[in-house]
Amino acid sequence: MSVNVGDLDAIAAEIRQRISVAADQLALEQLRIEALGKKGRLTAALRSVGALPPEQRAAAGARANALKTEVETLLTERARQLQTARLETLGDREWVDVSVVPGAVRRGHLHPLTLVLREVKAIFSRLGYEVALGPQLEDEFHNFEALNIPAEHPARDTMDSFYVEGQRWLLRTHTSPVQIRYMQSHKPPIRIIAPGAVYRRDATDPSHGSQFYQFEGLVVDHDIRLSDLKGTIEYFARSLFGADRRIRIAGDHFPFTEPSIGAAVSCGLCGGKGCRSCKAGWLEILGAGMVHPQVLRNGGIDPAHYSGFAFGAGLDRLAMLRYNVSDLRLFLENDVRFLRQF
Ligand code: 2NM
Repeated sequence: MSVNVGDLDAIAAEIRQRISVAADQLALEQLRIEALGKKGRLTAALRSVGALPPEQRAAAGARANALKTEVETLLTERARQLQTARLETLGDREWVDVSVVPGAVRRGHLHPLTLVLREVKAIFSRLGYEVALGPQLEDEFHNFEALNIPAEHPARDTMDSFYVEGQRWLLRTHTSPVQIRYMQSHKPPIRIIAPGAVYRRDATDPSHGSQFYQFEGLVVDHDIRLSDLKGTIEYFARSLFGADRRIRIAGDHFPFTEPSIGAAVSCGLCGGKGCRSCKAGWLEILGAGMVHPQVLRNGGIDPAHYSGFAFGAGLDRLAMLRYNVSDLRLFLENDVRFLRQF
Protein backbone atom coordinates (compact mmCIF):
# COMPACT_ATOMS: atom_id res chain seq x y z
CA MET A 1 0.00 0.00 0.00
CA SER A 2 1.23 3.48 -0.72
CA VAL A 3 0.12 6.95 0.32
CA ASN A 4 0.75 10.37 -0.97
CA VAL A 5 0.70 13.57 0.98
CA GLY A 6 -2.82 14.30 -0.26
CA ASP A 7 -4.16 11.04 1.28
CA LEU A 8 -2.49 11.89 4.58
CA ASP A 9 -4.05 15.33 4.66
CA ALA A 10 -7.49 13.90 3.95
CA ILE A 11 -7.19 11.31 6.75
CA ALA A 12 -5.86 13.94 9.16
CA ALA A 13 -8.68 16.35 8.39
CA GLU A 14 -11.32 13.72 9.00
CA ILE A 15 -9.78 12.55 12.30
CA ARG A 16 -9.31 16.13 13.51
CA GLN A 17 -12.96 16.82 12.84
CA ARG A 18 -14.16 13.67 14.61
CA ILE A 19 -11.98 14.29 17.67
CA SER A 20 -13.47 17.76 18.03
CA VAL A 21 -17.00 16.34 18.29
CA ALA A 22 -16.21 13.10 20.21
CA ALA A 23 -18.85 12.82 22.94
CA ASP A 24 -16.98 10.87 25.61
CA GLN A 25 -13.78 9.09 26.61
CA LEU A 26 -14.94 5.87 24.95
CA ALA A 27 -15.43 7.57 21.57
CA LEU A 28 -11.95 9.12 21.92
CA GLU A 29 -10.38 5.76 22.65
CA GLN A 30 -12.05 4.29 19.55
CA LEU A 31 -10.68 7.15 17.44
CA ARG A 32 -7.18 6.66 18.88
CA ILE A 33 -7.29 3.00 17.87
CA GLU A 34 -8.64 3.82 14.44
CA ALA A 35 -5.87 6.35 13.78
CA LEU A 36 -2.87 5.26 15.81
CA GLY A 37 -3.54 1.64 16.81
CA LYS A 38 -1.59 -1.31 15.39
CA LYS A 39 -3.91 -1.41 12.39
CA GLY A 40 -4.60 2.32 12.47
CA ARG A 41 -4.84 4.45 9.35
CA LEU A 42 -2.00 6.81 10.28
CA THR A 43 0.11 3.88 11.42
CA ALA A 44 -0.40 2.23 8.02
CA ALA A 45 0.51 5.47 6.30
CA LEU A 46 3.71 5.80 8.34
CA ARG A 47 4.64 2.23 7.54
CA SER A 48 4.14 2.69 3.80
CA VAL A 49 6.51 5.69 3.70
CA GLY A 50 9.38 3.24 3.30
CA ALA A 51 7.95 2.06 -0.01
CA LEU A 52 7.95 5.54 -1.59
CA PRO A 53 10.58 6.59 -4.13
CA PRO A 54 13.66 7.91 -2.23
CA GLU A 55 13.09 11.55 -3.27
CA GLN A 56 9.59 11.62 -1.66
CA ARG A 57 10.46 9.62 1.43
CA ALA A 58 11.87 12.32 3.70
CA ALA A 59 9.04 14.80 3.15
CA ALA A 60 6.25 12.19 3.48
CA GLY A 61 7.87 10.69 6.61
CA ALA A 62 8.16 14.07 8.30
CA ARG A 63 4.57 14.93 7.39
CA ALA A 64 3.20 11.62 8.70
CA ASN A 65 5.14 11.95 11.98
CA ALA A 66 3.91 15.50 12.46
CA LEU A 67 0.31 14.37 11.91
CA LYS A 68 0.77 11.54 14.39
CA THR A 69 1.99 13.98 17.05
CA GLU A 70 -0.81 16.37 16.25
CA VAL A 71 -3.50 13.67 16.59
CA GLU A 72 -2.04 12.55 19.93
CA THR A 73 -2.15 16.12 21.21
CA LEU A 74 -5.72 16.63 19.99
CA LEU A 75 -6.86 13.42 21.69
CA THR A 76 -5.33 14.51 25.01
CA GLU A 77 -6.83 17.95 24.80
CA ARG A 78 -10.29 16.73 23.92
CA ALA A 79 -10.11 14.23 26.80
CA ARG A 80 -9.26 17.04 29.20
CA GLN A 81 -12.13 19.17 27.82
CA LEU A 82 -14.63 16.36 28.30
CA GLN A 83 -13.42 15.70 31.85
CA THR A 84 -13.69 19.37 32.80
CA ALA A 85 -17.20 19.60 31.36
CA ARG A 86 -18.23 16.46 33.24
CA LEU A 87 -16.98 17.81 36.57
CA GLU A 88 -18.62 21.19 35.99
CA THR A 89 -22.06 19.61 35.56
CA LEU A 90 -21.61 16.79 38.10
CA GLY A 91 -23.61 18.64 40.73
CA ASP A 92 -26.64 18.75 38.40
CA ARG A 93 -26.59 15.04 37.70
CA GLU A 94 -25.37 13.34 40.87
CA TRP A 95 -26.59 14.51 44.25
CA VAL A 96 -28.12 13.33 47.49
CA ASP A 97 -30.78 15.11 49.47
CA VAL A 98 -29.27 15.06 52.96
CA SER A 99 -32.55 16.37 54.39
CA VAL A 100 -34.54 13.24 53.46
CA VAL A 101 -35.82 11.32 56.51
CA PRO A 102 -35.75 7.60 55.63
CA GLY A 103 -38.64 5.31 56.54
CA ALA A 104 -38.21 3.50 59.85
CA VAL A 105 -36.12 0.33 59.50
CA ARG A 106 -38.24 -2.73 60.32
CA ARG A 107 -36.27 -4.90 62.69
CA GLY A 108 -36.36 -8.66 62.30
CA HIS A 109 -36.64 -11.02 65.24
CA LEU A 110 -36.11 -14.62 66.20
CA HIS A 111 -38.30 -17.43 64.85
CA PRO A 112 -40.97 -18.66 67.33
CA LEU A 113 -39.37 -22.13 67.44
CA THR A 114 -36.04 -20.50 68.30
CA LEU A 115 -37.74 -18.44 71.00
CA VAL A 116 -39.28 -21.55 72.57
CA LEU A 117 -36.03 -23.49 72.30
CA ARG A 118 -34.22 -20.65 74.06
CA GLU A 119 -36.76 -20.75 76.87
CA VAL A 120 -36.40 -24.53 77.15
CA LYS A 121 -32.61 -24.25 77.28
CA ALA A 122 -32.81 -21.51 79.91
CA ILE A 123 -35.16 -23.57 82.09
CA PHE A 124 -32.97 -26.68 81.98
CA SER A 125 -29.74 -24.76 82.38
CA ARG A 126 -31.11 -23.51 85.71
CA LEU A 127 -31.37 -27.20 86.67
CA GLY A 128 -27.75 -27.79 85.67
CA TYR A 129 -28.33 -29.42 82.26
CA GLU A 130 -25.96 -28.97 79.35
CA VAL A 131 -26.87 -29.02 75.65
CA ALA A 132 -25.65 -32.02 73.61
CA LEU A 133 -25.74 -32.20 69.81
CA GLY A 134 -25.17 -34.98 67.28
CA PRO A 135 -25.42 -35.88 63.58
CA GLN A 136 -28.75 -35.77 61.71
CA LEU A 137 -27.67 -38.67 59.49
CA GLU A 138 -27.47 -41.68 61.78
CA ASP A 139 -26.77 -45.40 61.61
CA GLU A 140 -29.35 -47.99 62.60
CA PHE A 141 -27.47 -48.92 65.78
CA HIS A 142 -27.63 -45.45 67.38
CA ASN A 143 -31.10 -44.61 66.06
CA PHE A 144 -32.78 -47.99 66.73
CA GLU A 145 -30.89 -50.98 68.15
CA ALA A 146 -29.31 -49.20 71.11
CA LEU A 147 -32.80 -47.95 72.01
CA ASN A 148 -34.38 -51.40 72.15
CA ILE A 149 -35.98 -51.00 68.74
CA PRO A 150 -35.18 -54.33 67.00
CA ALA A 151 -35.14 -55.02 63.27
CA GLU A 152 -38.78 -56.19 63.22
CA HIS A 153 -40.09 -53.02 64.88
CA PRO A 154 -42.56 -51.07 62.70
CA ALA A 155 -40.70 -47.79 63.31
CA ARG A 156 -37.87 -49.19 61.19
CA ASP A 157 -40.04 -49.66 58.13
CA THR A 158 -38.95 -47.65 55.09
CA MET A 159 -42.47 -46.25 55.15
CA ASP A 160 -41.64 -44.57 58.47
CA SER A 161 -38.02 -43.47 58.07
CA PHE A 162 -35.92 -41.82 55.38
CA TYR A 163 -33.11 -44.20 54.43
CA VAL A 164 -30.01 -43.14 52.53
CA GLU A 165 -27.84 -45.56 50.53
CA GLY A 166 -29.86 -48.71 51.16
CA GLN A 167 -30.27 -49.48 54.85
CA ARG A 168 -26.89 -48.17 55.98
CA TRP A 169 -27.84 -44.59 56.98
CA LEU A 170 -31.07 -42.81 57.82
CA LEU A 171 -32.23 -39.35 58.87
CA ARG A 172 -32.61 -39.63 62.65
CA THR A 173 -36.21 -40.17 63.72
CA HIS A 174 -35.60 -38.71 67.19
CA THR A 175 -32.66 -37.14 69.04
CA SER A 176 -32.22 -40.19 71.30
CA PRO A 177 -29.10 -41.30 69.36
CA VAL A 178 -27.46 -38.11 70.64
CA GLN A 179 -28.06 -39.36 74.19
CA ILE A 180 -26.68 -42.81 73.36
CA ARG A 181 -23.53 -41.22 71.94
CA TYR A 182 -23.28 -38.99 74.99
CA MET A 183 -23.54 -41.94 77.41
CA GLN A 184 -20.87 -43.77 75.40
CA SER A 185 -18.46 -40.87 75.75
CA HIS A 186 -19.24 -39.53 79.26
CA LYS A 187 -19.42 -40.97 82.77
CA PRO A 188 -22.36 -40.16 85.10
CA PRO A 189 -23.51 -37.83 86.48
CA ILE A 190 -25.17 -36.93 83.18
CA ARG A 191 -27.66 -34.08 82.79
CA ILE A 192 -28.26 -33.07 79.17
CA ILE A 193 -30.88 -31.92 76.74
CA ALA A 194 -30.51 -32.77 73.05
CA PRO A 195 -32.49 -30.43 70.77
CA GLY A 196 -32.62 -30.58 66.99
CA ALA A 197 -34.33 -31.49 63.72
CA VAL A 198 -35.73 -35.01 63.28
CA TYR A 199 -37.35 -36.69 60.27
CA ARG A 200 -40.28 -39.04 59.73
CA ARG A 201 -42.06 -40.18 56.61
CA ASP A 202 -45.46 -38.93 57.71
CA ALA A 203 -48.07 -37.54 55.38
CA THR A 204 -48.25 -33.79 55.97
CA ASP A 205 -51.36 -32.56 57.83
CA PRO A 206 -52.06 -29.79 60.40
CA SER A 207 -50.16 -31.63 63.13
CA HIS A 208 -47.59 -33.67 61.16
CA GLY A 209 -44.67 -32.78 58.90
CA SER A 210 -41.77 -34.84 57.56
CA GLN A 211 -39.26 -32.65 59.39
CA PHE A 212 -39.82 -31.26 62.86
CA TYR A 213 -37.93 -30.16 65.93
CA GLN A 214 -37.59 -32.10 69.11
CA PHE A 215 -35.71 -31.91 72.32
CA GLU A 216 -34.98 -34.79 74.59
CA GLY A 217 -33.49 -34.86 78.04
CA LEU A 218 -31.40 -37.41 79.89
CA VAL A 219 -30.35 -37.64 83.51
CA VAL A 220 -28.18 -40.50 84.79
CA ASP A 221 -26.77 -40.68 88.31
CA HIS A 222 -26.95 -42.77 91.49
CA ASP A 223 -30.51 -43.24 92.83
CA ILE A 224 -32.43 -41.37 90.15
CA ARG A 225 -36.15 -42.12 90.60
CA LEU A 226 -39.50 -41.52 88.96
CA SER A 227 -40.20 -38.82 91.58
CA ASP A 228 -37.17 -36.88 90.28
CA LEU A 229 -38.68 -37.08 86.80
CA LYS A 230 -42.07 -35.90 88.02
CA GLY A 231 -40.54 -32.93 89.85
CA THR A 232 -38.52 -32.04 86.77
CA ILE A 233 -41.58 -32.12 84.50
CA GLU A 234 -43.57 -29.99 86.92
CA TYR A 235 -40.78 -27.40 87.19
CA PHE A 236 -40.44 -27.35 83.41
CA ALA A 237 -44.18 -27.00 82.71
CA ARG A 238 -44.64 -24.22 85.28
CA SER A 239 -41.60 -22.33 83.99
CA LEU A 240 -42.78 -22.48 80.37
CA PHE A 241 -46.56 -22.15 80.76
CA GLY A 242 -47.16 -20.42 84.08
CA ALA A 243 -46.82 -20.97 87.83
CA ASP A 244 -50.47 -21.99 88.25
CA ARG A 245 -50.23 -25.04 85.98
CA ARG A 246 -50.61 -28.58 87.28
CA ILE A 247 -49.24 -31.70 85.63
CA ARG A 248 -50.90 -35.04 85.02
CA ILE A 249 -48.88 -38.20 84.66
CA ALA A 250 -50.30 -41.31 82.95
CA GLY A 251 -48.83 -44.62 81.89
CA ASP A 252 -47.50 -44.92 78.34
CA HIS A 253 -45.13 -47.12 76.39
CA PHE A 254 -41.73 -46.53 74.77
CA PRO A 255 -39.23 -49.27 73.95
CA PHE A 256 -36.37 -47.36 75.61
CA THR A 257 -37.97 -46.60 78.99
CA GLU A 258 -39.52 -48.73 81.73
CA PRO A 259 -41.80 -47.60 83.18
CA SER A 260 -42.90 -45.07 80.54
CA ILE A 261 -45.20 -42.15 81.11
CA GLY A 262 -47.00 -39.42 79.25
CA ALA A 263 -47.23 -35.98 80.83
CA ALA A 264 -49.92 -33.37 80.33
CA VAL A 265 -50.24 -29.83 81.63
CA SER A 266 -53.50 -28.28 82.81
CA CYS A 267 -55.11 -25.99 80.24
CA GLY A 268 -54.29 -22.33 80.77
CA LEU A 269 -57.65 -21.15 79.42
CA CYS A 270 -60.11 -23.27 81.44
CA GLY A 271 -57.82 -24.26 84.32
CA GLY A 272 -58.50 -27.95 83.74
CA LYS A 273 -62.30 -27.98 83.45
CA GLY A 274 -62.27 -28.63 79.71
CA CYS A 275 -62.77 -26.17 76.86
CA ARG A 276 -62.49 -25.79 73.07
CA SER A 277 -58.70 -25.51 73.08
CA CYS A 278 -57.96 -28.58 75.23
CA LYS A 279 -58.93 -32.20 75.53
CA ALA A 280 -60.94 -32.38 78.74
CA GLY A 281 -58.73 -29.88 80.54
CA TRP A 282 -55.30 -31.33 79.79
CA LEU A 283 -52.68 -30.74 77.07
CA GLU A 284 -50.15 -33.48 76.28
CA ILE A 285 -46.64 -32.02 76.37
CA LEU A 286 -44.11 -34.85 76.52
CA GLY A 287 -43.28 -38.51 76.80
CA ALA A 288 -40.82 -39.80 79.37
CA GLY A 289 -39.74 -42.67 81.58
CA MET A 290 -36.97 -44.40 83.48
CA VAL A 291 -34.21 -45.37 81.05
CA HIS A 292 -34.40 -49.11 80.30
CA PRO A 293 -31.46 -51.00 81.89
CA GLN A 294 -30.49 -52.44 78.51
CA VAL A 295 -30.37 -48.92 77.02
CA LEU A 296 -28.03 -47.85 79.84
CA ARG A 297 -25.88 -50.90 79.08
CA ASN A 298 -25.88 -50.02 75.37
CA GLY A 299 -24.56 -46.60 76.39
CA GLY A 300 -21.76 -48.22 78.40
CA ILE A 301 -23.36 -47.55 81.80
CA ASP A 302 -23.83 -50.27 84.45
CA PRO A 303 -27.52 -50.35 85.54
CA ALA A 304 -26.45 -52.04 88.79
CA HIS A 305 -24.87 -48.76 89.88
CA TYR A 306 -26.78 -46.12 88.02
CA SER A 307 -30.33 -45.27 87.04
CA GLY A 308 -31.75 -42.49 84.93
CA PHE A 309 -34.76 -40.84 83.43
CA ALA A 310 -35.31 -39.46 79.94
CA PHE A 311 -37.97 -37.39 78.26
CA GLY A 312 -38.80 -36.14 74.80
CA ALA A 313 -41.04 -33.43 73.40
CA GLY A 314 -41.86 -31.85 70.06
CA LEU A 315 -40.70 -28.24 70.01
CA ASP A 316 -43.41 -27.39 67.47
CA ARG A 317 -46.07 -28.73 69.80
CA LEU A 318 -44.72 -26.81 72.79
CA ALA A 319 -44.62 -23.66 70.64
CA MET A 320 -48.24 -24.26 69.53
CA LEU A 321 -49.31 -24.44 73.16
CA ARG A 322 -47.08 -21.57 74.26
CA TYR A 323 -48.33 -19.20 71.53
CA ASN A 324 -51.79 -20.62 70.76
CA VAL A 325 -50.99 -21.58 67.16
CA SER A 326 -53.45 -23.94 65.45
CA ASP A 327 -51.37 -25.28 62.53
CA LEU A 328 -47.88 -26.72 62.95
CA ARG A 329 -46.95 -26.14 59.32
CA LEU A 330 -46.96 -22.39 59.91
CA PHE A 331 -43.68 -22.74 61.82
CA LEU A 332 -41.87 -24.05 58.75
CA GLU A 333 -43.50 -22.04 55.95
CA ASN A 334 -41.64 -18.81 56.79
CA ASP A 335 -44.55 -16.57 55.83
CA VAL A 336 -43.65 -13.19 57.37
CA ARG A 337 -47.31 -12.37 57.98
CA PHE A 338 -47.25 -15.23 60.48
CA LEU A 339 -43.72 -14.76 61.83
CA ARG A 340 -44.21 -11.02 62.42
CA GLN A 341 -46.63 -11.77 65.24
CA PHE A 342 -44.09 -13.04 67.78
C1 2NM B 1 -39.09 -39.89 74.72
C2 2NM B 1 -39.83 -40.54 75.71
C3 2NM B 1 -39.15 -41.29 76.64
C4 2NM B 1 -35.61 -40.91 75.52
C5 2NM B 1 -34.87 -41.97 75.94
C6 2NM B 1 -33.58 -41.67 75.63
C7 2NM B 1 -32.36 -42.47 75.86
F1 2NM B 1 -31.51 -42.30 74.85
F2 2NM B 1 -31.77 -42.04 76.94
F3 2NM B 1 -32.68 -43.70 76.00
N1 2NM B 1 -33.56 -40.47 75.05
N2 2NM B 1 -34.84 -40.01 74.97
C8 2NM B 1 -37.07 -40.77 75.59
C9 2NM B 1 -37.77 -41.41 76.59
C10 2NM B 1 -37.73 -40.00 74.66
O1 2NM B 1 -39.67 -39.13 73.73
C11 2NM B 1 -41.07 -39.06 73.65
